[in-house]
Amino acid sequence: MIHAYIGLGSNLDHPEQQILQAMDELDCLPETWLSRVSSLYASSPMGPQDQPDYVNAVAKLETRLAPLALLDELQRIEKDHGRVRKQHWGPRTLDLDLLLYADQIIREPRLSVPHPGIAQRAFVLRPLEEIAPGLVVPGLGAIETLSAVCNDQQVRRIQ
Ligand code: A4P
Ligand code: MG
Repeated sequence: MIHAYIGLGSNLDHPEQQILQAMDELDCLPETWLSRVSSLYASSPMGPQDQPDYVNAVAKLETRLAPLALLDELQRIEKDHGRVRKQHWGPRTLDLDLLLYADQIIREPRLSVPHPGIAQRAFVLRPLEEIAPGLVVPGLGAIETLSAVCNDQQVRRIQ
């Protein structure tokens, strides 16, 4: 089994419900078990400001799916949640990012792991730190150090 971390985000159509339902769906993926989930966190949007605040969380999976097969499943779940891709960094019912896949570094056209931008985003680092204290992000360093650098970003734990 491989452990993988998934970043969940939503800012449309009852974001908290979108995230909680997506966690159940992750648990139902083939050859995959949901082993930990973070609290939910609220933050103002990174990128275009004319959109609602986001709810974010991180889930830890144990899986036998290969990285691209897992990405396919994440994109299918996004689609099932009515995700429409319009504006880059624009509002979305559900965003599922493959943050980490074991300790692998992957650079393929469809898939970059660790997820690009992970080190700049408190809304990813805070929930990741909650469920994986002491984690080392491949190529980037300790989660606590990365999270401290983003201290100026407001992220509020809501649940
Ligand atoms: N892709 C490559 N690597 C990965 C990976 N590790 N995980 C490719 C998932 N996808 C990966 O993604 C575009 C392409 O990235 C996919 O087709 C996949 O093959 P997308 O989700 O369709 O595009 P996007 O979401 O519009 O762009 P991007 O850069 O992924 O946006 P982000 O980074 O997801 O940011 N503010 C707050 N507070 N909280 C948020 O969650 N999210 C965004 C979107 C903007 N502002 C936010 C938040
Ligand atoms: Mg995305």
